[in-house]
This record gives sequence, structure tokens and C-alpha cells, in this order.
Amino acid sequence: MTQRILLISTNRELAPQPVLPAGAALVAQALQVAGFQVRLLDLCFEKRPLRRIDDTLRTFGPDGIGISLRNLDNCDLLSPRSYLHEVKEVVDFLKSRTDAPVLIGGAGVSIMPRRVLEFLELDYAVAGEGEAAAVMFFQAGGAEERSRIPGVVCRREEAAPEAGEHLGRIGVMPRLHRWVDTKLYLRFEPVIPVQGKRGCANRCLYCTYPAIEGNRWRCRDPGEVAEEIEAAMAAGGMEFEFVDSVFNQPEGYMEMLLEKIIRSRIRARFHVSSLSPSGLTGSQVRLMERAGVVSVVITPEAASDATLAALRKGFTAAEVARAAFLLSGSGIRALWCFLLGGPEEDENTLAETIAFMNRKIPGKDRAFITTGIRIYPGTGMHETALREEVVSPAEDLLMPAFYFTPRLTLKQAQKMLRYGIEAQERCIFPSDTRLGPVGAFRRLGAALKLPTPFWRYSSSLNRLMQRSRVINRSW
Ligand code: B12
Ligand code: SF4
Repeated sequence: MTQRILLISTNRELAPQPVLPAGAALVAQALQVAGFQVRLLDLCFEKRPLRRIDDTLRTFGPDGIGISLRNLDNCDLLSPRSYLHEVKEVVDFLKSRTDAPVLIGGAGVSIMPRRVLEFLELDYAVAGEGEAAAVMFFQAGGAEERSRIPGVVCRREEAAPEAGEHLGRIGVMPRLHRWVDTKLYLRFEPVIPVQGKRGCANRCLYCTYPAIEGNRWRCRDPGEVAEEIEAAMAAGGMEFEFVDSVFNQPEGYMEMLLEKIIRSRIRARFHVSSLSPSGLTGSQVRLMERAGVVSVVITPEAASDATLAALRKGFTAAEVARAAFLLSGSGIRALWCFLLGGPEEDENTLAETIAFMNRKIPGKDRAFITTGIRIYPGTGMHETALREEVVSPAEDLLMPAFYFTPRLTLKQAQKMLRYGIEAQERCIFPSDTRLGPVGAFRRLGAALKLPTPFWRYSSSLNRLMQRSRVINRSW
């Protein structure tokens, strides 16, 4: 008899926008291709999630359960929130209703699989990508076989697992619309995620991506990516966001992908969730425009050489300025991301970054400013935080823990941002994205088919919210 597998996507975060559970859908598809009968239960918009789970367990009767955990927390030093307690409720409820084996995976799990298993009192997790591991797990005969699957971490076994599968190519063709009610998400911004590659070969001080996706680039065949986009367009999608760790690396891949899109005559709007200023050229910017890229999130994190070096970003403030120059001459809108308060940050470095925001970011662009850096185990940031006694070796870091430079106080930094940045309304802070009017505006924008990305309207929205005192930036 065919085994039935229920996959549950637990992410219910709506800020800065609800995100389609692309990872859970890929795992669902891989299981189906392997011959399982699969159902994906997406809890994002469920009013009574436990009741929905209960109903599904009764009607579907799964033989195995997969839980997808995308976010551990919101990474916000000023207003931290962990999602783990609500996931624990789901896990406890499942345990009270079924004995089916449970496997948990997702980006949040990959960052610290053993700690997640201990907190949730589960036995098996996948660290890294889940397509192959989930299939092998649910095909396995028993506990011993399960604990030998590459990428599977077993709570009861001390030994570290073999490295995750980190497949050379994605292997399964993503078909999000078959698994998820995409319309519910597109009400907030009509953009569908697409992955051109996995992994990142860089070594930035604080970053978890190599733990999640592997530490080398693994690019998909551009033809396969184009085919995925065409299939999503046939199902009604018109806008796509590349969610690659770094869109313009490794060298040459972005060009191959965009040229394929142009040759295939795909006429869609594209967004990029992470563009590096490193080595960006004018011809790359022009190619992006030709292929239909309308917005990029660019991630310099700082515009001071001392901070960039401490964060091990691998590029200089001059390269950041050059990227600003190139993008300002294009029709592409950029959201500039800054991560303030890292090692070496002081009044001078912060002043340099603020000067960059004032002088180099063009009026069409916005700045997304995060203060403080989430500390994750195994990263250089963790080593620094231990050395500087910001955290103790006993802290497991499962709940949000942050680094903020000892050379500045938070109040000082906030004051500098408040009085130093000239165009306050062009800045977005993480807490702004959680405000009620932002969600309402997103829905209105999608209903009226306003041009994307919706963060381009943040200045007007900020002014409105300041006036009606929904936000108060007096700090
Ligand atoms: C792109 C991105 C965004 C974009 C999303 C755009 C979009 N249209 O989708 C934006 C900017 C909106 C965003 C926002 C946020 N993000 Co984000 N995001 C990412 C990023 C770079 C890629 C995610 C992605 O789509 N991957 C592609 C899919 C296919 O991969 P996947 O989901 O990981 O799935 C694979 C595996 O995890 C596994 N898997 C998944 N589910 C399951 C289930 C089972 C059973 C198994 C076995 C395996 C498995 O198999 C899948 C296929 O191989 C990741 C970092 C990263 N490299 O993963 C951060 C990341 C997921 N985000 C993170 C966070 C924190 C957030 C925010 C909370 C930040 C904030 N405060 O605003 C919000 C939350 C938004 C929300 N509503 O949930 C964190 C989560 C970890 C943590 N610290 O808690 C990450 C890991 C980055 C980080 N800081 O380390 N994000
Ligand atoms: S911050 Fe970006 S470039 Fe640096 S290691 Fe992480 S994904 Fe790679």
C-alpha cells in the first residue's frame, strides 16, 4: 500500500510579507515523485491551526509526518520574537494524536538541528536540503536505517551526521502552485520565489547560509529555471523573485540565466532578493534591465571599510559606492540593506555609512536598516561574541541572542540614525514592517495592481504613519 505523508508548513509570519513555502513544496514534490501519497498543510493563514491539523489527521491518516520550520525567530534585536513555542504546540498536539514518525526540516532547523530537536522533543531532523533526505527517511525500515541517512540528525545519537546531501542540482522541478494556494500569498504582493542556485562560497562573519545551503555554489541549468518560470506563468504568475543567496555570484552565472530568459522571450517582472555590490558592472546592470529585473535588494551591510572588513564581506566601501553609481543610472529600484553594530562599528564608521546613505542612495531607492547581529552557533560572529564575553559557552543561542558593538550604545546609534539621516522617510526599520497599516496597504496595492515592489511606497506610507503617530521615531 502507498504510504501517506503529511507535510506541515508551520510558518505563520506575515511580516514583512507572507512568504510562499517553497521548501516544503519541493519536499512534497520529491516525495510524490518517489511514489508517496502526499498532502501539504500550510498553516500560514489558518485561523485555528490545531483544529485543521486534527481534521487532516482524521481524514488523511498519514503514515509519516514532515514538519517544515523556516524561521527560528525574527532576528530583531529591538523587538525579538521566537517562533519555536508555537511550533512546539503543533508538535505536542501531533504527538497526542498520532504515532507516525516525524521528520523536521527547513532553514531554521538547518542552522541548529540538534538544539531544535531537543527543544521540540523530536527525534529526527534534516540539516540542509530535504528532497533526497525526506524520501530516504520515509522509505527506511527502522531507526537504525534512518539515522544513517546523509543529512539526517538523530537526537539520540551523539555522532554528527554525514554532511547533508547538498545536491549538485535541485533535482525536482518546483511547481509551487500545485501544492500551495498561491493566491492567498499573492494578495500581499504578486511575486513568486524562484531559486537559480544553492549555496554560497563566501564566509561572511555572521552568516548561516552556508549551513543551510552548503558552502559552494551549485547552479541550476538556466533552461530548467526558464522552464519553471514558464510553467508558473502558465498558471497565472507574472512576477518572480530570485531568492538565491547571492544573485550575481558565481561569476558568469547571472549572465547565462538572464540571457536564457531573454532568448526564451519570457516577459515577466523580476525581483532579486540579494545582490552583492562586489564586482557589479555596468553591463550586468543593463542586462538585468533588459531581462526585466525591476528591483533588487542589495546587501552591502555597511559603507565603511573598517566595518566591512570586520564583517568579512570581501568588498570595500568604494565598491559599494560604485554599485550605487551604476544602479542610480538605471531604471532598477534598489533596497539597500544595512546591518549596523557589528565588530569595529563605532561613531566614525557609523557616520561613514550614514554619509553614504545621504549622498549616494538615489531618491528612487530605499534603505532597510537592521541594528544588531543575530548570533548563530558555528559562525565567526559566535567566536567573536564568546571572546568578548557577549555570550557564555553555556548559551545554546536557540532563543534570539545578538551582538552589538561595545564601542557604541544602542541609544547613541539610534540618535545618530535619527539626526544623521537626511531622508528619514526613505528608511525602513524591521519594526515598521510589522505595523498594521503596512499589511493593509499591501493588500490594497495588490488589489489595485500597483507596480511592485511595494517597498517603493514606504516613503509615503512612513509620512502618513508618522503623521497619524502609528510610528514614533523619537527613540
Ligand atoms: C529569500 C529569503 C527571504 C525573502 C523571501 C522572499 C520570497 N518571495 O520568498 C524575504 C526578504 C521576504 C525574507 C523575509 C524573512 N526572512 Co528570510 N530568507 C530568505 C532566504 C535567503 C531564502 C529562503 C528560500 O526561499 N529558500 C529556498 C527554499 C527552496 O529553501 P528552503 O525553504 O530552505 O527549503 C529547503 C530546506 O530547508 C529543506 N526543507 C524545508 N522544509 C522542509 C521540511 C522537511 C520535512 C524537510 C525534511 C526538509 C525541509 O528542504 C528544502 C528544499 O531543499 C533564507 C536564507 C537561506 N539561504 O535559506 C532567509 C531566511 C529563511 N530568512 C530568515 C528570516 C529570519 C526572515 C524574517 C523573519 C526576517 C524579518 N525579520 O523580516 C522574514 C520572515 C518572512 C516570513 N513571512 O516568514 C532566516 C530564518 C532563520 C532564523 N534566523 O530564524 C533565514 C534562514 C536567513 C537568516 N537570517 O539566516 N526572507
Ligand atoms: S552574507 Fe551573503 S555573501 Fe556572505 S556568506 Fe552569507 S550568503 Fe554568502
